[in-house]
Amino acid sequence: MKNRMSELVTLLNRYAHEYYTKDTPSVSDSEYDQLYRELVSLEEKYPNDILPDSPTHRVGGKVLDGFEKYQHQYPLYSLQDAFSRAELEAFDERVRKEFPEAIYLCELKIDGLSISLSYENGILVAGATRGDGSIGENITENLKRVKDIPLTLPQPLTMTVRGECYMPKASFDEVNRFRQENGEAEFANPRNAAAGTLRQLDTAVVAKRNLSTFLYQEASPTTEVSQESVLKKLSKLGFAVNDNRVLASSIDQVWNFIEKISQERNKLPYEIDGIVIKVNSLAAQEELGFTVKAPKWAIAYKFPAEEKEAKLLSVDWTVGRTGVVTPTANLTPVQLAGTTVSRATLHNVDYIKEKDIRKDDTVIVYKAGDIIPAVLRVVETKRVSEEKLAVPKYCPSCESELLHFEDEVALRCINPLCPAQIREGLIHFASRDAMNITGLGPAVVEKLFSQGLVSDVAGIYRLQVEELLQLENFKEKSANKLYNAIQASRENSAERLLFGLGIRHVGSKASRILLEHFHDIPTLAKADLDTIASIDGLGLVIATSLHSYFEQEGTQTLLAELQEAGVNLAYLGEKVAADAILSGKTVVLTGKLETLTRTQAREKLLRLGANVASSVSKKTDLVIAGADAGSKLAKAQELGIEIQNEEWLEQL
Ligand code: 0OX
Repeated sequence: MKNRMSELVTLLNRYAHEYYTKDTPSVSDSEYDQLYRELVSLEEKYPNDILPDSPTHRVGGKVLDGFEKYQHQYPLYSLQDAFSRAELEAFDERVRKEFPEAIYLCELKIDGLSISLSYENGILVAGATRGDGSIGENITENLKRVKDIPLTLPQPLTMTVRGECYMPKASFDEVNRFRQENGEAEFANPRNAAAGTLRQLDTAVVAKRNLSTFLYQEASPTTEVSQESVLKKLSKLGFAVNDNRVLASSIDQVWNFIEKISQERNKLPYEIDGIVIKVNSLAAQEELGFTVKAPKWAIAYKFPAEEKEAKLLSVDWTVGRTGVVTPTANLTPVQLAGTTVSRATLHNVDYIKEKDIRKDDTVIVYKAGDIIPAVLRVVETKRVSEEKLAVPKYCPSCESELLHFEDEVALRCINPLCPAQIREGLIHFASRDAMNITGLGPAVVEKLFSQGLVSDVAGIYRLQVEELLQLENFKEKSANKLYNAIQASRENSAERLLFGLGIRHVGSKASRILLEHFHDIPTLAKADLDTIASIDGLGLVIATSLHSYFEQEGTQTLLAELQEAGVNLAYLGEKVAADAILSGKTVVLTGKLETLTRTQAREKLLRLGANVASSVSKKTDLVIAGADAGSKLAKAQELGIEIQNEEWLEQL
């Protein structure tokens, strides 16, 4: 029976692929149904022999408790955005500096959710969302119900692939029609509908909703030589791959494709929000490398956003955690990209002046990056008053005089005791990407702060349950819950704390890189400027900002108070032993590597305790040089720095 079951699984998977991915079915629906039913009855009789790639996994319900976290083996990067031809030309110039003959592959930018699929010996073993790029959610059961995702590959490959999961326009209309008929809230757009579906705990709902995918990347090491050949390989393996793509050898050609697709965009059966332009050669991609967030070898051209007219009713000025005072426009409500917008950012005081926005003006609003509503410009013909908008002279929170520095576009409150800044700093500290203290959101922070129970981040850890009970709407249960969440956050790995401190320019990725290198905050606090600046992915701006933060008088006291309160100041990620072979050594990688990818080599060096830097200086202890190493190798030779090759690194 095992043989027949395996035969049926192979046949049914092939038919499903022909039907869902290639759109060329070779059997009728009833023939498929008959074979399917035969398989179901055999699986009922022999449940121990159910194959992992059986199509029966795609249907039927399992109700999940929630989703587990999924640690990505290979990080998912975001894309740099371009909104104009000039930005594409700047990108092209950066690429051509290193690769004058570069060829680009232009792909459609599908407006869905990034997904990662892992196969072991040809069998789908895990599917996950992007999350923060390093940790996502394990949504394997849901992705198994997306019909164009192969449960099994034609070869026993172990690989991780990436792509976009989306809801076709027709399915979206159908889902919303059904929801409307049943009095349920409609989804704003196909992207939200796809996101809502993938986060469904009832897998039967996913099976019903008709999600589709386009795969575009092999994240695990590949022997392919170009993005184009990766796509061909993915297609051969049975993945849905978008055929609407072109190779381009200049920005002129890229632009032609953009113009062509802009015209045809509405006729596509799925939504796209731009075009992704990638350097085609994988060797060139490897050499170009990554910034902290995104590959330097790709850029996403975003189509211009939808625009609407609205009337300016008033302007609110709010103080952020760094003291910058930001204007927000209150508007007559308008529908934009699926949501009602009644507030939009005016960015800063210089923007208001530059766009000459006046009282009661009619303005054009749009969603910047399709998310944040912003005022784009004034409709001058509809102006009703010449009166300029009032710009505050004093901080709306602490009433100290606001400054407008020459080199800045923003108004700033520089009072370190400004209540709004402290409050915003506390909100940031407790937020998800920082200390992640559930229950300590803006409203609770506001209460704690205004009642004088907390005045700095260390104060959060001195809070007692009795104090929390004094807060409006806080009962024993909610007070205990918040108290426990605060205590639990003391155990966080220190990159969360570092990010939570809200140091200018130090985001969550930079915080992680810093702690991977320095292992704890006190060591980082002592590091010199050049060492920090030379770390791959950081730079002088971050280094200078950190340096001045640690030099401030209050910083040492604050760190001591946090330590006193039992807050962990050490990095808990992959620990590097203090006696690791390259501990404390600054190493630079250069040239083409043969067996390891750049990332693998970098990770290995980090595991061995090294600081990996991008440029050679007197501080460099070691250079690992691959083939065709150029100026960095020459400089290392000149400075008499130890030079080793890839084989040496592999043997360590
Ligand atoms: C898309 C899309 C997104 C992924 C990481 C580096 C390049 N939404 O269709 N991302 C990428 O590639 C990125 N390609 C795409 N086609």
